[in-house]
Amino acid sequence: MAQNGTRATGPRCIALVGPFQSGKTTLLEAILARTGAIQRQGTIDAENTVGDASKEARHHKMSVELSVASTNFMGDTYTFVDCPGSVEFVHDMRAALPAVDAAVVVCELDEKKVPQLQLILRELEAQKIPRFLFLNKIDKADSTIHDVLRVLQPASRSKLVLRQIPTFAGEIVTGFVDLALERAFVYKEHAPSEVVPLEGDALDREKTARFSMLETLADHDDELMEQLLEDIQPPRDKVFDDLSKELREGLVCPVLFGSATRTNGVLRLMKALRHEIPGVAETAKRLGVKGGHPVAYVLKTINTSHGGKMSVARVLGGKIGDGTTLLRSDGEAARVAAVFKLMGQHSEKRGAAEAGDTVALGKLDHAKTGDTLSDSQQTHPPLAKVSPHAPVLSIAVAAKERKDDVKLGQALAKLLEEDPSISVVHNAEAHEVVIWGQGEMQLRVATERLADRFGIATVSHKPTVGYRETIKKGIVQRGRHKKQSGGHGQYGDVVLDIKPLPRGSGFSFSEEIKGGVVPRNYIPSVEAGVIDALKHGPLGFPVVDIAAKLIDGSYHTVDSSDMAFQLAGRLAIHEGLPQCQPVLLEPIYQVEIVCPSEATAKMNALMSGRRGQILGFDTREGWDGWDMVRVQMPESEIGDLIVEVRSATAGVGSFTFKFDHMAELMGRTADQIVAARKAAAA
Ligand SMILES: Nc1nc2c(ncn2[C@@H]2O[C@H](COP(=O)(O)OP(=O)(O)OP(=O)(O)O)[C@@H](O)[C@H]2O)c(=O)[nH]1
Ligand SMILES: [Mg+2]
Repeated sequence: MAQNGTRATGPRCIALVGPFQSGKTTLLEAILARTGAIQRQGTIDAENTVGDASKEARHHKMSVELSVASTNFMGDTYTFVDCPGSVEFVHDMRAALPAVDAAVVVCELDEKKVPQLQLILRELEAQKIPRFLFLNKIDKADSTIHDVLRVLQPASRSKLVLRQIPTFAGEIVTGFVDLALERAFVYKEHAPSEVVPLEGDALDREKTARFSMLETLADHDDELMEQLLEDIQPPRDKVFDDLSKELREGLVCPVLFGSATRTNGVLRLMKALRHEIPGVAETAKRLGVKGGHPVAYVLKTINTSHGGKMSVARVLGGKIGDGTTLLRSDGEAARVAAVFKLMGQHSEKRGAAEAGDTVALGKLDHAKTGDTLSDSQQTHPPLAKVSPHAPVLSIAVAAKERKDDVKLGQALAKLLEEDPSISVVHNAEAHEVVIWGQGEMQLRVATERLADRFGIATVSHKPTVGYRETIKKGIVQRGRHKKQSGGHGQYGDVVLDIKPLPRGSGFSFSEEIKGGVVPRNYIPSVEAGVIDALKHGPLGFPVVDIAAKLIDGSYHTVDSSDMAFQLAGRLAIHEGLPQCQPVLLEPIYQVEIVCPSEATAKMNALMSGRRGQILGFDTREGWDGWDMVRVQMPESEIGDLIVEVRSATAGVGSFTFKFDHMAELMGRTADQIVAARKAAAA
């Protein structure tokens, strides 16, 4: 066994990450079972895993938020952060990564999932997180297993190093040879693998594979290179030291394999973690933690169903217990109500947390995911800054019952606190609450939580597109409001010179009243009436890019009033605009799509089907094999664009967008929009 001198000690924190459905939650379950933290290994199908314990995760049979569970292994505590694989929930992973000592990237030998793997490795590379690949589902492996490196290497910037090779009975993988230990094992279902003699064909393959592993390590170790050239067997401890050192420095990414459902390869993984990954001291150094005081990083915020807020935090230095006052980087303070140990959805009070521990801190009202907290002596600058990806999909939600309106706002605030990659926009004009997020599943889960956790039934629909209308020619229009009903009458009379303005000008009002034909004090009333009338033009939309000049009118000494002149102003607009060739304006956005280059041609086709206008193609900066496509497209076509972009790119394509301009829209599409608006108003 490698008892090298550099082994870290103390509690470790490890992220389980990887492409969608690669087996992360099942692997967590296998680890917990193998190390004795749980009695029985649950399965995704039986809906009894520790990781996917929330109602939504169980229901969808996928992780929809990160979950945290700890176990003990050979005298140390290991906390695993099981991250969702879906790109829609990637923020949970990104925000948690700064806190971890290392990541286990659970993956499959599937070429189609390589782009997703690449995205995840990019995050780890950027944040300098040491990482193992765990090639899962080895029970389903076929002969392509020999191509592991050919298939997976393109996803990784650092060199992949095979740490194990499979052994077979016919086509089926029955065990493995550990290339560092030079020992052969056969898998036992739900039991530790058994050591068997390393001989015959397996021994020959082992020699070749071990040599390539050492060659890769020697790229960064001259002494090892010399030993290899001179055909000297390096001591086993030196090999382990090198593996560990190069892993920690991000020079290599070792590859282990196994089967989470059968608990195969789990013990070897645990041993590799135990011996090779850094501990909290090194992680604190990586993050730039300033020593002395207690410091913690908040990797997730949870609002439990019984009402309490918990901040899942990694303690990076010092000790944090009940009653410890913690400051955010901006100086805001709150006291820890209690310290909890987490086991998926289950929490249990525990004693003070020390450097290395990953715990939940109760009732820190001020703390947000991504915060760096320190004790009351002095604030600590933020250790990491992880901004959520810009949202790509939205729905409008409303409480089914009006009495729930206030509750809806409060519940949404809680959901946002848990998942900052969701945002809420209030569209005052359309009276809509619009939830923006990363995809259909995330938004669906959000509405499910509103119902299940907060008891708010909602209805949702597509958000209203910000159409406008304008006019193409001007008119001089009189508006005369006159009523003679019994005693006191009403009288207001105006003449407006109405003209179109250039795109983007908005609205302007002016007057050229001579000889007091409209008294000064009524002119603002005319303007107010005009503004009011422009809220709904002849097509049903707000009118923009229009000028109204008050040029003439008349008044009555007794019957004129503010109200009468407001009505006169409105009347002039209502009667005038239909004769000014009203035209619909639709918002056009500038969209930047990023995708693997193979998919660029598909984007082209996708755009022409969505009235998109391609402005240009570029290679994506810093991303080999990726392109960026710049297009202009109408807001209404962006609605579900992400669904198609993802389906054309094995889930990895994405885009950002920003408003560019309003464009005239005529013809059938415009007619349909106007008709729909009229129908909705009726
Ligand atoms: N054959 C086989 N199936 C596996 C193995 N590990 C997981 N699975 C299956 O793969 C599916 C996904 O497993 P999960 O553990 O939910 O995968 P995950 O990576 O946590 O999924 P997300 O969190 O949603 O990305 C389930 O049906 C598992 O039973 C394995 O080693 N072998
Ligand atoms: Mg999962």
